[in-house]
Amino acid sequence: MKNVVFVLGAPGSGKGTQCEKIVHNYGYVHLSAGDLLREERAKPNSKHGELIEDYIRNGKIVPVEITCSLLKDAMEKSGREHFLIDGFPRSDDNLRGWNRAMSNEVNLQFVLYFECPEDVCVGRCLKRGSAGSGRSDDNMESLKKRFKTYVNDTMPIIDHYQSLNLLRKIDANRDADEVFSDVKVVFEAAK
Ligand code: UP5
Ligand code: MG
Repeated sequence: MKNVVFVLGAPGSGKGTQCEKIVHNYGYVHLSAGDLLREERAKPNSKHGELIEDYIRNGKIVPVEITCSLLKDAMEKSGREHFLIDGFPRSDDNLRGWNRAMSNEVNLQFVLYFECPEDVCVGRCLKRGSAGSGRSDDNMESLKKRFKTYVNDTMPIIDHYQSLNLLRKIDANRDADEVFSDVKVVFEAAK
């Protein structure tokens, strides 16, 4: 049975940054749903390229069939057992779609949640945008929409995992190494 840790938190809360560190220390495979969607969008013959670009720029959540099949393919291709799934599930549609397709194949270990104030997160994304991230959603207009979606659609998923006692909440409004020292405590406890 494959093992999965979901990694959630607002746009710019540091999911990708912390996942890199976890991979380094704990040997998980890092799968960012957003990165997989951006890769799919970039393929010359992508069936869903235009749809994905529209959804990402507008901070909307891509239909789960697309995201879930990208995640499933990446898991299979890796040939590995332990996965960090970053930025997913971010809505009720995502959660239902994942459970339909994957709940018999994977064990959810826990959900890592990076808590960080909106103004800090927005500042980080704008800084990344002006440093040339090339992300079409690192601008104020898209960020407003990303946060609206986060509050309306993703927060209920976080609350859901809290109620199942699966949530591991981390204060992400600190230096990345300080954040990681708390992340380590969670992974050590899960060993
Ligand atoms: N940074 C990181 N940690 C820091 C720290 N502690 N102190 C100071 N700076 C810090 O970090 C963001 C920036 O902040 C970086 O420049 C970093 O150096 C700095 P990062 O680690 O990239 O944060 P992360 O939480 O990963 O931010 P990201 O922008 O990737 O979050 P989103 O959740 O918005 O992006 P994602 O790629 O997951 O999704 C993008 C879009 O794809 C969504 O809006 C949606 O349209 C679509 N999507 C779906 O439709 N379905 C999915 O399942 C997933 C995505
Ligand atoms: Mg990310």
